[in-house]
Amino acid sequence: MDRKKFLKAGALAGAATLISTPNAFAQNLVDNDIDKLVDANGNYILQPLPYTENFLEPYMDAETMHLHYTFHHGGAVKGANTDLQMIKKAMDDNNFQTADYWTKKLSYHFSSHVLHSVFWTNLTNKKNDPQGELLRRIEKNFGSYDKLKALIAATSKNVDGNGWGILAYQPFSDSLVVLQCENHEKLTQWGCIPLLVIDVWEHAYYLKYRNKRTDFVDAVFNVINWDNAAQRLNNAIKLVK
Ligand code: MN3
Repeated sequence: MDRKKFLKAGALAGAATLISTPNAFAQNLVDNDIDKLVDANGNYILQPLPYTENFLEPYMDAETMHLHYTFHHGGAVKGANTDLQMIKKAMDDNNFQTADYWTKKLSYHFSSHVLHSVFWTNLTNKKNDPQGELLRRIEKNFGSYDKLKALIAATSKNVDGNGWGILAYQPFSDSLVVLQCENHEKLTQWGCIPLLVIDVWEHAYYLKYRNKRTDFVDAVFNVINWDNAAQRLNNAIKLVK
């Protein structure tokens, strides 16, 4: 099967799986269109969580989920809209004195919006493992699934300050890469499309895990939705071809 036919078949199989599945999470992912981050006017919008706030208990507690989604992700969306308005104002006023400040803030806030949106859909209470094309590429680029897990875990646990561990598709090298992101926007490689992200900001774990970021990262591996990462990989490959 050539590449195009393979991708088409994969997309059709994926659609059929989502339509016929009794898995409410997968159905919600389609219905809520969670990766729709902007409205028709280009303003940023916060999609509903694809599950209830206690869905990932005991690994992620409902109170943390509530605060994290509502105020941290929600706050980033509000911030990004403010940044956008301020850049527009600078353009309208033809006064660019503070435009670089708002451009920088937009990079921070919008990157937060993107990563949080990916993060929620990367999680599920039904444990699964990588399969198909995702597994094939993991084995090609990292040796094995276990090696990849060890690399993402170490990368996430060791972020300096607040940030993320990220598995991404790098279209320029047609490969999977692991990134260690600081804040929301630093230490990326241009072009990378995030497939799986682990939030290691203190707000993601401090209520339940206190200072034990390592325990939190280990716990996250119980709730990773690799099917979602696989779906994202298929979309990413299609996007850049
Ligand atoms: Mn966060």
